[in-house]
Amino acid sequence: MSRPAATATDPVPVVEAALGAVGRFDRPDLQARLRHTRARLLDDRVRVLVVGEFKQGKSMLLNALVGAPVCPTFDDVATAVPTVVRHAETVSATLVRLRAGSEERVDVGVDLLPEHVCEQGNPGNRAGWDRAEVALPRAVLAGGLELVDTPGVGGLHSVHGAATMAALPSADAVLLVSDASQEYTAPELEFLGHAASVCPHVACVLTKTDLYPQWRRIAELDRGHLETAGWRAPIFPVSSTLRLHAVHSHDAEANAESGFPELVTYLRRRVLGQADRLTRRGTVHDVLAVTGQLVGGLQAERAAQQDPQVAQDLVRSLTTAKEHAAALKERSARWQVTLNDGVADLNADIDHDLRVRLREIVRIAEDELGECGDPTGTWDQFSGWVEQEVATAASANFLWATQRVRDLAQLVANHFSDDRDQLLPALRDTPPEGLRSVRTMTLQAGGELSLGNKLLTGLKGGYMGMLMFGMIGTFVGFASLINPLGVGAGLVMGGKTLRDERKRVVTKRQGEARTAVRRYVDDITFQASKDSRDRLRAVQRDLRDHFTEQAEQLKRSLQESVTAAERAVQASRSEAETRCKEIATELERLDVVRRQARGLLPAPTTTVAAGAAQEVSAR
Ligand SMILES: Nc1nc2c(ncn2[C@@H]2O[C@H](COP(=O)(O)OP(=O)(O)OP(=O)(O)O)[C@@H](O)[C@H]2O)c(=O)[nH]1
Ligand SMILES: [Mg+2]
Repeated sequence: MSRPAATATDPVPVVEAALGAVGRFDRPDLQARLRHTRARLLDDRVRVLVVGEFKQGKSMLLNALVGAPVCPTFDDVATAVPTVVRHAETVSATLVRLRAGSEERVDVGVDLLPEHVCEQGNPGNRAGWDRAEVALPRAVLAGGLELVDTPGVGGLHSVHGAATMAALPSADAVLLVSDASQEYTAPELEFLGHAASVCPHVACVLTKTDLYPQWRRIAELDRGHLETAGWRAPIFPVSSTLRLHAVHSHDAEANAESGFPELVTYLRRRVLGQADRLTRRGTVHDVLAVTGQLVGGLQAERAAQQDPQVAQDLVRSLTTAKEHAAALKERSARWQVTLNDGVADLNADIDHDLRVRLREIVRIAEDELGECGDPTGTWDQFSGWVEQEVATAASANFLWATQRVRDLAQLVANHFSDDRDQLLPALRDTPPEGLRSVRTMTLQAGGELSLGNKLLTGLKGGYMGMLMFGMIGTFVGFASLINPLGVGAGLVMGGKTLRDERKRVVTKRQGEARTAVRRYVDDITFQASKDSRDRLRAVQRDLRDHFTEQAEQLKRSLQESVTAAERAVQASRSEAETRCKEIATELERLDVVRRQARGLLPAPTTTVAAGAAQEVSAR
């Protein structure tokens, strides 16, 4: 990992050194834990979601950040598929489709990407790509920064917006892009609220400052909105056009004026910097925990070798500690009870939250249907609204569930150990497939009142009218009037029957529309509840495995210490002396590694002066 961090030491060699030191002991479990720490370090990515309403300049912002036209941007070109841009030595572009847990990857030329990721080439993402991945050699991306351009189609309060919302928990940072033409809209503020609840970093980018001279006033108004809501998100006014010009003409002054240096500094120091600090703290914790168990065993053994009198006491206290560690693995351990009860409560709460949200949508939809008359003409609009509201509700439920799951994990971790620096296993926060794809609501065919149908219905009523009045005429003896009266009555009846029939069909269609809404909502409720139960089960399993493994490691370390202390009692004087020397050497080795690990901790945080870095080129 080569992040620009507060301390220059790379954590990977430190973990390698720890692996070397631990390799001298017969402890494959502790080695596996350190190998896991190393794998996490090597695969560490910091994901920044670039989100915002339609046409605010998201794709262009990303291009300006990396100084290359990776995401297509024109007035009439809209992004349809999220594009992930990351660092690599060679340029490449790949399209990715997820199906039933497996990934289909297709390499394409970078110049052909617009055909697949834009509405124009791939309307409504008909091809079903989940994302495009672009890799390119850019300094700004080195250190694991991943920028994700998201579709703005239909705005934040849309089905696409809901999918972006569901992706928030997997992001390390969010850049909300809004142009300087106007202050924040209600959907933008609502989205910011969601982002602030689950993302460690949220920043606002005010684009097109070159186009809107009043951008300072808009920035002030936006700042007011943020203050009112109580969110401490910084605002970066930028001009992507100016930045791209500066990059191509190596114009430092234009670059400074574009506002990008402040944004780049923020991404590097705050976003990457904090991710780096957290990873370092976790690494230090892992190395110290693993080596600490070996040090504890060696020290106990040395004490027993030096003074056999203390050995019995030592064996007793180590045995008690070992029993405590073994008890941690039992289902009755307090952390296990908290975890199991917590998951059961969460299942019920999350399901209830989803049902309440969706019930409200059904209520509004049914009121609307009752008032709108025949729903056939407005079906597309109506079903679009229902789909959007349902998708937003399901995503909001997912975000809320994510927050609750994180709180529960912390609660369990606190039970297990007081050490707040310990790394929890990666909790599953990628949205399930149901939240990534748009499901459409369909109305069952039938009840269509076509022209042929109308004529037939009218004729039927007219014929009945003629027949009825014709018969009355016969009875009362107005034989000569029978025909004209019968015909007139037939026309009136025909019209009335047509009206009745129309009313009947409209009522029938309203009923069908209601059924369609309920069926759709039931379908989503079923799927979302199942997804959330599966996810909780997986989280429960991950957390249980994680802590059980740690308890097992601790138990084994204590068992080894007991055995070593018992062995020490039986050792001869010369054997004890030799063993003490060996122990001193091992302790010294472990101490070196432990000192190196402590050196990874960042220096006390320094205030980042905005605009300190004057990066001119994105290359
Ligand atoms: N003058 C000026 N125009 C900009 C700037 N940023 C974006 N634009 C223009 O705004 C339009 C929309 O930009 P995009 O980057 O495609 O916007 P988007 O948010 O990605 O759009 P969607 O993906 O369709 O939601 C394009 O015509 C850009 O040229 C800027 O900083 N200055
Ligand atoms: Mg775009």
